[in-house]
Amino acid sequence: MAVVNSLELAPGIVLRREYLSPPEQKKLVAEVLRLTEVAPFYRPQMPRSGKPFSVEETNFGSLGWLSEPTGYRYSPVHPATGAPWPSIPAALLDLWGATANYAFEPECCLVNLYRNGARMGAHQDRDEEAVEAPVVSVSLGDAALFRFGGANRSDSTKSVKLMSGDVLTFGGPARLMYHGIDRVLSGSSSLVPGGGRVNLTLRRVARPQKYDARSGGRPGA
Ligand code: MD3
Ligand code: FE
Repeated sequence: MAVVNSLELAPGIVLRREYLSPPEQKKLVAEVLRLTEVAPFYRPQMPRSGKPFSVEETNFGSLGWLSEPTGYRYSPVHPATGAPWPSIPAALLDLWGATANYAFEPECCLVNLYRNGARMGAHQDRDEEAVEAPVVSVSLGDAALFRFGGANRSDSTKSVKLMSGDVLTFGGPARLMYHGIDRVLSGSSSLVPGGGRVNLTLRRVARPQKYDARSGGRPGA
């Protein structure tokens, strides 16, 4: 078993530094980019204002997260092609199995692409019914400054630099915290062709049947 450099940043937030080795990162980026030939990146728009995101997105899995002028929603199909999203790559399902401490599979892998100057303002992820499930995030490519706070926008915040291959899990008290990406350190990695950062966020959307909070759904636990 490889040694894992794991750190609890705050209650419910675990950072696994370089969880993926450079060859694993390379393979994963190649697979993600291959899947974007079927499910191309698009530019989401803010609810109401319709202002375009600086980040481009796509999804894998049975449900994809969309931001549109009419609001946020989960959709089984790509907004531009109308096709179902590609399946979540096996390497990511394995990663979820090893890090999420949750018995059910993720339904959504949101893919965020940060090219020059893209950022993500502070927000909560609260469009999922299954708030008892953790969120698992994988960083690939350029390093980024990640900022996180508490359950209220006014709570004090901390920053951490996320590097390629890092895996973050958010569960329990951290699941509904405010967070965002202040900036990407352009040129800090050569992993992503054309430069930039790819972030993969794995989420359970629907509440599983017969979920038992005491065991995390694991039989015999
Ligand atoms: C904390 N993505 O897609 S990953 C997002 O790097 C998002 O692209 C950022 O925030 C990115 O919603 C941050 C870290 C992250 C992702 C999901 C979370 C932190 C989270 C959900 C709940 C709490
Ligand atoms: Fe988020």
